[in-house]
Amino acid sequence: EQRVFSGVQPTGNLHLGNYLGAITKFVALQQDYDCIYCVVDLHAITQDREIWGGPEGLRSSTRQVTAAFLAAGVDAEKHIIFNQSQVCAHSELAWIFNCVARIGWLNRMTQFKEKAGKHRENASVGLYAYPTLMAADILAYRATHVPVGEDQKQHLELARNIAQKFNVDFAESAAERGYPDGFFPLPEPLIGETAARIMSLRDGEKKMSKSDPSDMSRINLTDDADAIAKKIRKAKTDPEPLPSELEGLEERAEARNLVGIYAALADQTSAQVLEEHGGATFATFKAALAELAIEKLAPVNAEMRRLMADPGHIDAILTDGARRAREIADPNMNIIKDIVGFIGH
Ligand code: AQP
Repeated sequence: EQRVFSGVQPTGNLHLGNYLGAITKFVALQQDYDCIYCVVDLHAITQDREIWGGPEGLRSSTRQVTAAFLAAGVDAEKHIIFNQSQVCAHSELAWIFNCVARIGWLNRMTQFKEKAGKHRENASVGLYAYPTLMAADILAYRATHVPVGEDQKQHLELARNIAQKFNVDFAESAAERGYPDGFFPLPEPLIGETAARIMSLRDGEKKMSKSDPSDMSRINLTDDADAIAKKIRKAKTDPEPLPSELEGLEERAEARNLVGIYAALADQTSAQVLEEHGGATFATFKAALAELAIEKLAPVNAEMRRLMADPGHIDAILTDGARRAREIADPNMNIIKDIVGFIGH
C-alpha cells in the first residue's frame, strides 16, 4: 500500500517556494496515491512567537495554508486535509520517537542550526525535536512517499533512520503481532526536478523563506498583481543578458533562480526556457516572468481570498479531515503501543 503524507507550517507569508516546491506537487500526486496533507500547527510553535504570530496569527495562518491547499487544487473529499494538533497520534508517536532517535542524530540537523542561530541555548526544546515530530507525522499513517522541497531532505533521512531503528529494536515484538518486516515502511522523499529550491529574490544563495525579514525577498501567495510585478522588477540580477544554454547560468545564482521560477510556472525545463529567451535582457525577461507569474497566481490568490472570507467553512473541512485522519492513525497507534509494551491497547 502506498500513501503520501506532507505538511506545511502555518507561520504566515506562504510563498512561491512553498507553492512550487511543495503544494503544486501535492496536487499532482492525487492522481496516483491516497494523500494526506497536514497544516502542521504543532511544528509552527517550535519557533519564536513573533514568527508564528501568537494565537490569532496561528489561527489565521492555519486557515491561510488550508485555503492555499484547496485553491491550488487539493481535493479534500477524495484526500485528507487537516491540522496536526487535532490528531493526538502525532504528539504521542513523537514522544516514542524521541526515545528512539539519538541526540547525535539530531545534533547533525542543519535546519536547527540555521533556525536557532547564534543563541542556541535560547531555542525551544521543540525546535530541537522538530524532526522527531516530523517523523511521527509521516509514520503514524505508515506513509511511503513524502513530497518536500530540498531543504527537508535531511529530516526525511532522519525519519527513515528512526523507522529503521524502531523496526530493529522491536523486531521480535512486531513479528509476534504479524509484522515480520517491522511495522514501519521506510518513507521516500519525492523531490521534484524543478522548483525543489526556489531562492530569495534578493540573494540567489539563500532560499526563499517565510521568515526572511525582507518582504521583497519572496512572492507571497497573498500578493496582488502589482506587488508581484514590482518584486520581480526589483529582483536582484546581474547585467548580462540571458544565455542560450544551461552552462551559461553557472556562477549566476540570481539568473538561474529566475529562469527556474519561469520554468516551474510554465511547466517547462530551464533548458527550454533558455531556448526561447536566450539573448533577452533582464528587462525583457522579467516582464515576461511577471506576466506569467500573475497569470498563474492570480486565480490561486482570488480563490484563497474567497475561501478565507468564510473561516467556518475552512474549519469544518479541517475537522472532517482530522476525523478521517484519526481513523487511520489511531489503530496504528494502538499497534505501535502494543509493540512497545504499553498495556491496555
Ligand atoms: N524556497 C523553497 N523552495 C522550494 N521548496 C520550499 N519549501 C520551503 N521553502 C522552499 C518547501 O515548502 C514546504 C513547506 O515548508 P514549511 O513551511 O513547512 O517549512 P520551511 O521549509 O521551514 O518553510 P520556509 O518558508 O523556509 O519557512 P521558514 O522561514 O520558517 O524557514 C516544505 O516541503 C519545504 O521543503
